[in-house]
Amino acid sequence: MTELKGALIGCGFFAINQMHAWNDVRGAGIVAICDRDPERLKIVGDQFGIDRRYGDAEALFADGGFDFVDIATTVQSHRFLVELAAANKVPAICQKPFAKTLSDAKAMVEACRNASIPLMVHENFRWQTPIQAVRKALDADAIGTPFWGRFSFRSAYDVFSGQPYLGEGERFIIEDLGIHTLDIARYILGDVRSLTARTKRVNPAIKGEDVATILLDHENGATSVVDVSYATRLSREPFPETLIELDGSEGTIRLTQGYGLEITNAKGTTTTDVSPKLLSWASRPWHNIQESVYAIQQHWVDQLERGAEHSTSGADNLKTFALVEAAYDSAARGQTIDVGAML
Ligand code: NAD
Ligand code: 89Y
Repeated sequence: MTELKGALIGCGFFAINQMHAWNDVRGAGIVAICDRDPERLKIVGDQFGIDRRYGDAEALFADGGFDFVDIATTVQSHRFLVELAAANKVPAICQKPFAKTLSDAKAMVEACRNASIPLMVHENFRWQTPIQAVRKALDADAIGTPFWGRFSFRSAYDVFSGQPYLGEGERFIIEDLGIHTLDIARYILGDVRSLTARTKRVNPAIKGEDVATILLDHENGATSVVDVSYATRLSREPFPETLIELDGSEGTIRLTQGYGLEITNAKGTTTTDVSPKLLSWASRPWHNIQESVYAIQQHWVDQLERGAEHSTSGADNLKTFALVEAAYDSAARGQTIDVGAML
């Protein structure tokens, strides 16, 4: 297979994982990088041996010579960069959060559709090994039809030292982390009809909310709770594990802290270790996320090769992004939000 050539824009904190993962992905490699910060450009260029370096995305596209672009900047630049990729007819991956608003996100999907280019959102949490194991158990009919779920991420891990901007925005945990948890809820229990949310800020040193509790009514009749917190001090820090509880007509699934998958049904209870691999460049506790970065980037290449839609395409991600906006709206107004009406 011909190796696809990629360009990466945004050489910050998280892009290091993406660059390592591109080294491992079969069928693609990064040939050019771009960052408006010369220091970041040098660090990443030197570390990964990339000679083609740009301080400006328009100059990068003007030179061309790549088959896709991987946008790893923070949200402020996503719309501009995705539309630039569309204008140049270059397939694009865009980091989460996809956009600042749902109307921006819709415009970005539309721009790529009009340009006939694939667009995938780097929504990697559903690609984590333990989440995939839950999906497989449901697909194998281990618990019949699920009617209730809980998707929980509670931690006191210091995310602000690596990502200081997370403490500075009006919005924090739903937009940054809850977006993943909401996506997992959709991936496991299906699309959402309506949503009710409550938020809180506990940490006085940050601007946005660091606790959210969200009740989801899924289209198939299931009910779930998504609860996320960065203000929860526990005896064993679970970062970055999403814990899952599912009750079904024929049994239950529990994804427990330490990556245990417990399935109970008429046959009894089985417990399996569904720990992520520690890739050669990964480090604990981030290895769960790091392995999913590799998995989603390999999926990007595999689907391009097949000419097939990506699991977290821009169009798919609109349905996750709508949940983020609905959650803020619900918390602000104290009302249940009709999610279908937003799409
Ligand atoms: P960062 O601030 O460390 O890095 C962003 C980089 O992009 C900076 O070096 C900045 O100079 C550069 N940049 C910004 N706008 C640019 C532009 N228009 N042109 C060129 N360069 C530009 O941020 P980060 O922590 O690496 O986060 C980046 C994105 O990754 C965020 O959207 C964040 O939410 C996401 N993220 C995702 C995960 C995940 O698991 N999917 C984990 C962490 C962060
Ligand atoms: O930015 C966030 C993400 O996407 O995963 C974890 C994180 O780095 C901090 O909440």
